[in-house]
Amino acid sequence: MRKKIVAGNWKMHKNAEQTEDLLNELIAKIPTDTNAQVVVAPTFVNLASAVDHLEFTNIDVAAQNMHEAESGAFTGEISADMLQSVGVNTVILGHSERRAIFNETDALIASKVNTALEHDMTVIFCFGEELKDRHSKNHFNIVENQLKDGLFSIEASDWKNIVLAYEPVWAIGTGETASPEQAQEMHEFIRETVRKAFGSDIAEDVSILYGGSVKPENAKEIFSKPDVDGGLIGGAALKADDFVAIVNAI
Ligand code: G2H
Repeated sequence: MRKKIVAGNWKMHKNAEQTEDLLNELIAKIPTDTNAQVVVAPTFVNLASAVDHLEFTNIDVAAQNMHEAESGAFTGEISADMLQSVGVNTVILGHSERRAIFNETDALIASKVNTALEHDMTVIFCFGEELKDRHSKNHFNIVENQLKDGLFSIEASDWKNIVLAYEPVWAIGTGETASPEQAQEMHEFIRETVRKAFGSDIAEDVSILYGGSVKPENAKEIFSKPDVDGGLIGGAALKADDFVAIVNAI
């Protein structure tokens, strides 16, 4: 059975004190017997304290990005080894904000994925079409290409470290959500694309999260779809009660 996952992408929110406050609330409110694997991704500067804080809890910590090189003259960047040295073994890669605002290409994201896998890290791989792609009915092509360019050079044995996060760009932070049917249609297509390239076992085992304006009000219906295995949550991950309600919707 593939894992159900609810991950909170905190983006550039929450200073040290606010991070601690939110983590304390999550520790108190997330049921210890939840069906979901719960992940939070605070900012780089708060990762080490988050790992310390969440020791002995059922909440994991992820980074929101990393550099593809092992080390070097890359001012302002963070390596896989640095993340692991503070106990972070999961990284979100390919988020649409990284692609659009920081010009990350499929090739660069593939290189980051390879580095993360060499470190035996788990990758939450984000991808999804823009509104213009959906209007031109090109969304399946775009999603297939992002998946192939970013991930399809990995080894079959690496898929155990991959979580897919389909995030239609037009639904991110806009309040607009893909309908549960639109999410299911794309998730099914994604799973079929993985199946064709890597076989049924891998396709059935990989968790595919939906991201884009997931809220307590819509989570249950989206998560009820057979190929939706959880969510990558932005805005609603910043308030404990909302995030916990989404976790409980699994
Ligand atoms: C998509 C999502 C989290 P939000 O970016 O990755 O953010 O839930 O605010 O749309």
